[in-house]
Amino acid sequence: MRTPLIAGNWKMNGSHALVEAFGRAFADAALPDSLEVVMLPPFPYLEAARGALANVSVRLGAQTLNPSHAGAHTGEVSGGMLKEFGVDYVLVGHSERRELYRETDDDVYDRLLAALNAGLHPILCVGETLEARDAGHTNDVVLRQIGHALAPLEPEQRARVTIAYEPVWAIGTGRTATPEQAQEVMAAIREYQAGFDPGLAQAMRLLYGGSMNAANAAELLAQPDIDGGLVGGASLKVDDFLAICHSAR
Ligand code: G2H
Repeated sequence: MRTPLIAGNWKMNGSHALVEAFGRAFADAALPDSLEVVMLPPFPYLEAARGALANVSVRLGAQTLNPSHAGAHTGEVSGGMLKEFGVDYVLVGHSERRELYRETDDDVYDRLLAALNAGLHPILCVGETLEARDAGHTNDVVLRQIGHALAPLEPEQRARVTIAYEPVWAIGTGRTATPEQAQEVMAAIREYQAGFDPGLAQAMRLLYGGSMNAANAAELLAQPDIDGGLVGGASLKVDDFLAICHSAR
């Protein structure tokens, strides 16, 4: 049985006031014990989030990390620093990082390994562009991204990775994959994993991301291979995000 996970990726958005609003809302929300919730605000709000979420069972996540342990990397943050601060989860390979900051599959692997070495739980983001989908290459792209990141890892390391399937054409566009489209790719990911380790394939959590909102979450989360969501825009709205969390019961 996989524990559902709903993660709110604020991207470069938010404010102290929003962190406080979420803290109050979570305190009253009575989220089910069977659900894991993670908030991923920008770095400057992590401290406020740690305080606001101290008495609720919501974990902290970060949106990226540098692959190095320490050193002359102005502006960067290491996995060890995040772990020491109290962060549990970190995104790697988000399509915005791949596209805007030119992170390659090798870069994604380096960050994934750094996160694991720091004792963090990485959420590995993968997804195809619209061109790739239209050309019928969705599974090739997604499985290549996953294989590149996971194949070199030890089984114990792989077991700590959550995968988020986020079709690039659905990110921030308001255009969501249909539950059937998302389920088809999730099933392919699990089948691919089963080729290496059937036990891990069954245990591994697969999140859907890409314009998930309060209206479409229940249907997506009802799919047999979708174990949760990586939510962007809707994670900035308290009521919507809580509604998504409750959809994951
Ligand atoms: C995909 C998602 C969160 P949104 O990037 O990672 O964002 O829900 O705004 O599409």
